[in-house]
Amino acid sequence: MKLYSAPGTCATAMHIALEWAGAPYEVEHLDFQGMKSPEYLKLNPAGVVPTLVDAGTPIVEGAAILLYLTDKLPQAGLGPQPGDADRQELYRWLVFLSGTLHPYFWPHFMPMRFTTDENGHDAVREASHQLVAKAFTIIDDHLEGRTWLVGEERSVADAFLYAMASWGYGLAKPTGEYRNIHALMMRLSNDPAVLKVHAAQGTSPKAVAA
Ligand SMILES: N[C@@H](CCC(=O)N[C@@H](CS)C(=O)NCC(=O)O)C(=O)O
Repeated sequence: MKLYSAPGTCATAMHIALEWAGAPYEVEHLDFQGMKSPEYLKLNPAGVVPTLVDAGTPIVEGAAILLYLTDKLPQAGLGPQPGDADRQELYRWLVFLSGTLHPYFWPHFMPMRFTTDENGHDAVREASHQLVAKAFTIIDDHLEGRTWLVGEERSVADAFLYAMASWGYGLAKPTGEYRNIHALMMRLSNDPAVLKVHAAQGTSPKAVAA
């Protein structure tokens, strides 16, 4: 399997999942131009990371890749399997992270895509921060009394949250102020697979002990 990724992006989650899975894989880190190259657009027409290529077949959309790996490698314990009681919770959180939290961050990173007013970027970013706070509150409330997002075990949903909640440490209301999310982030920041992914990316965990 080959993962196309970029340091610090949502594709960090798929990289962590591959490490947890323990199956052979390689990673190629793309820069912004590489994501828009004709060669890469044939694999992922959206020109974004992640893309996973398995036996020559490209799989796109982060949540789809995480489910694919969970099902392809059931012995790896990446999440509840079809038929397990918590499986629908895995669907719920992967879809929420991919379809709600992730888009809430886009105007923060790319305000120019959300307004044609060159002077309006700060306002767009502020709107993004309010939406991120709303989603973080939902997640933080869910995590009250829990260790992981889904059931009793660590899953790919936690890796997905790890990638996105890392982005929140620089916000005015930072990830560290969401007690339960921060605790999960601290837990994963000490995971050997997560540290290996950071080393491969040349990045370091954003969550630090208070
Ligand atoms: N819906 C896609 C979104 C992927 C996405 O937005 N990836 C970002 C990095 S976190 C990216 O590659 N952005 C480059 C761009 O938007 O041009 C997925 O979940 O895989």
